[in-house]
Parts: sequence; C-alpha cells; structure tokens
Amino acid sequence: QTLKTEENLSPKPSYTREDWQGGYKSLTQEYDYWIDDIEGEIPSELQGTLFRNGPGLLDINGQSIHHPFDGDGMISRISFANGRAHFRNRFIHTEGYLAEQKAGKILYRGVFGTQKPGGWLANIFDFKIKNIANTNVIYWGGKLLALWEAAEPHQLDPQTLETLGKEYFNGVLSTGEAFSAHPRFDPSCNQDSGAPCLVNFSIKPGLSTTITIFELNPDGKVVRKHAHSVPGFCFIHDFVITPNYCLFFQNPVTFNPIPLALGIRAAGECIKFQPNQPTRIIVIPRHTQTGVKILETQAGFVFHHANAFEVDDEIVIDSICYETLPEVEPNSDFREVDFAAISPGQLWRFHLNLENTTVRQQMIESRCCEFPSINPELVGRDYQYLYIAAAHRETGNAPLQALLKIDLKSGERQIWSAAPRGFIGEPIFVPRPDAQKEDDGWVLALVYDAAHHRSDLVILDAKDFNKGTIAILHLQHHIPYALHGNFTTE
Ligand code: 3ON
Ligand code: FE
Repeated sequence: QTLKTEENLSPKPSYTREDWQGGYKSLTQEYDYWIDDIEGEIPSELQGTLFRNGPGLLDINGQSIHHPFDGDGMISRISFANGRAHFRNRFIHTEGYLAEQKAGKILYRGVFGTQKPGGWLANIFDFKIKNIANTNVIYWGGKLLALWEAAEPHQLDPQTLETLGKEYFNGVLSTGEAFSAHPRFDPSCNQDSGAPCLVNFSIKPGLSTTITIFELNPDGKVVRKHAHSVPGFCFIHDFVITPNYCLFFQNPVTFNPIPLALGIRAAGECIKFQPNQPTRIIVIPRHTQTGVKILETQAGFVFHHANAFEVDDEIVIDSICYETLPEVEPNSDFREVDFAAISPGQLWRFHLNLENTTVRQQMIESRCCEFPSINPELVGRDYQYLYIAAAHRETGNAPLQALLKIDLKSGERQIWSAAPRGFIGEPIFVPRPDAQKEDDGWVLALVYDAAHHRSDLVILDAKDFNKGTIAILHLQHHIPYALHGNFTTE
C-alpha cells in the first residue's frame, strides 16, 4: 500500500519498542515441517530453496549475550516445490556452540562485547575467537557453507542442515583463516569464457591490512587467489565486483587493542569512528597483479553495498552509508537502543574516475534502509532495480518494517509495509524461470509478526509491490532477526 503523507508527518512512531524487542528472543527449538498455514498462493513456478543465516541464540542458558552479532549461527531452510513449502532449522555445530551448550554458560568472549562472566579478570589476555558462523549461507560447488567474516566457513548438509565440518577449499585456507561472509556471484566471468564464478575476500587487519581475493569456479575450486597489502587498519564487512575490479570501502576507523587485551572491551568495542578522516575506496584489479588504486572521499561508514558497474571511464558503486559508526559500549543493552540518536543507513551512488582518481557522490534514497538485493544476473553490471528493507517512515532512524523497490533509471519507488507490528529482514530477489525483464520474479522476505510472536515468509511480485503480497506463509514459531541468505534453484 502507498503510504499517506499525513502518516509520515505525525509524530507517532510506526512501532512499539516492545514489539520490536520480541524478534530478539532466542529460538532454541529445531523444527521440521510442511508449512500449511498460508494466505494466498505460492507460485508454482517458484522452485528452489531459500537458506537464511543469523543469530538463533541471544543468550546462553539464560546468560544474555551483549550484541546480536555475537549470537550463534542458525540456518533456516524453506524449500519450494509444486506450490508447497517445507521449513527446517538447525543450529550450526561450531566448536563454541557445542562447548557452551554442554557447559550451560558463556565460555568465549564475543567480538561485539559478550564477555565471560567474572569481570575483566576472567577475560584479560584472552584473544581466542569464537567462530559463530552466523552471517551468511551460500550454496556453491555442491556445498552449503555457513559464513562468518573472521574465520573459515562451516560446511553443512544441504538437506538435513547437519554440520559436516570446516571448509578449507583443498588446503587453500589455513586453520582460522578468514573467508568473508559477503561473496559476490559473477554471473559471467570474462576469465572463464563466460562461466559463473564466486568472488570473495578475506581481511587480515593490523597496522597495515592484507586483503586476499579468492575466485572459485562452479565446482567450488579456488582458481585465482591474490593478496594485497594496504596501509592502515581495516574493518571491511562487504565489497562489490565488476567484470574487472574488486572494490572495497576502507571506513575511517582506528583500533585500540589495549582495552581488548586488558579484558575490559571486546574487539568490536575498540573500534572508533574518525569523522575527520576520509573514507578510502580501494580498487583492486581482478585479473592483473598490479594497478591497485586508492581513491578518497568524505567520511562515512559502510557495511553493505548494493552493486557496482563499469560505464565509459567510470566505476559506479551503490552503497548503504551511515554518517557515523555508533560505538558498541560495554555497559549498554542493545534492546534499549535510542533509534533517534543513531544516524540511519541511506543509499548513495559513488562515481569513481580512475584516471584522475576523483570521486563524485549523490544520495539516492534518504529513507532509512538496509539489506539491498538485486537480480543475480546483473551483479557487476548496469542495472535498473534495487529491492531493500526500509523504515516505514520517510524520515528518521527506525527498525526495518517495509520493503522498498527503487527504479534507479526513472526514480520511481514502490513500497510495501508490514507496520505497525511487522519487522522485516533482508529481501531476496528470485528471478522467474525464463524471465525476460529485470524485475520479472519475486521478492522473498522474513517478517517478524509481533502480534503472534511468530515469523512469516512473505512473497511479493517484484514487478508490482502495490498489489500487496502474493502469499504469506505463517511459520509455527518466530525466527530471531536474521542477517543474510541466498536462494538456490539447484
Ligand atoms: O580487529 C578486527 C575487528 C573486527 C570487528 C578483528 C575482527 C576481524 C575479528 C573483527 C570482526 C568482525 C566481525 C566478526 C564482524 C561481524 C559482523 C556481523 C556478524 C554482522 C554485521 C551486520 C551489519 C549490519 C548493517 C546489520 C544490520 C542489522 C539490522 C538493520 C537489524 O536487523
Ligand atoms: Fe552483511
């Protein structure tokens, strides 16, 4: 439905904090059932599996974790065939998950502030990292992989979701080596005669940072790997690709390891945003060993990019930008966050000129938004349509309650909102088989419905958000707010 302007002007928020908080309750149970509580109809052409990953536990046996990004990874799998859908969820059996479930208490420090009970004395000089495998899940080379950016992937059985072990790509990764949670799928790689390939990176931060690029063929084999050292500390969560480049935003932050060492603060709490330092855009050629370029633009913080493409002598990058990175504070409760005090994510377009190393930028969407999705055939290519989770209201920072479709060529917007009691996660665009048009397909998203304390999977027609949902699949339980996932037709 289209939002009315009076609604946006009235001071009443579009949600209550209590409703929003309901999506941050742990889900301890593992389910396995056919979804039969459905409004509307599942399109029979929608065939394949939606995998999602995110923190399933917000506490360990009643001990609250400090931040959702520290929560143990849980996979949800919704498979579609012949107009029916099946749900299954399983926790990833990481070493940390198994040990903590057995002990019934927190045994590890988390990157985002979770500390072992017992104060700083219990945490001092503990640099051990808990690979929680909670950020993304991909199906590639016949393997289902749960990803977390600071360590190696976990391989899972795509049917049962049983954890099979850690994945090292035939010895390409070493123990504990990172493999980011944001790979990009190049639909047609010019190095591989047009075959698809997966491009990913790893970050090894320090006084200078090593960025390693991996390219995997459709069999899941690493076919290209190269490493580059860039000056300064990097906190890089995501990147974008074009046919010829990998593009990274080096956010202006500093890292002070002392409170980490002393057991007072976790790693993520030692990162400080530097508003007077520029953001650096690191341009790494995919297929030559030399030619890394670093461009500078104004300060800002980017977690996620939507897409990038090459046009004439420019590279265009679309990204969700924050004015600052709010610090994670040791004695705070994320459930009590003051939304109004935090800058919203907004969509910007950057134009890079590699010849004279200049950057131009313009804001495309000022409404608070996160979790962009596009047609997978257009990754790295000029594109028209972007789907993104957004706040119900046009202005201010607020939880994500709506889905926004942006036509980047005409500027037209379409919005579908689950407010006041629904809260939305990452949308995924799924092309219709044999689609001819870029937006011929569906947008799938999980919505937490506070009225029933359960989650729904909503299916929208990507061509027309204004006609409302095609189907709403009511799950038998809630799914804690998730991070990322993917749809596979294999
Ligand atoms: O010194 C380094 C600093 C650092 C922060 C060492 C390091 C590599 C261990 C490290 C680790 C970074 C990690 C593990 C980052 C993980 C991030 C994560 C799990 C999620 C990020 C999510 C981002 C966004 C924008 C989520 C938005 C969510 C909503 C709008 C609400 O649902
Ligand atoms: Fe992410």
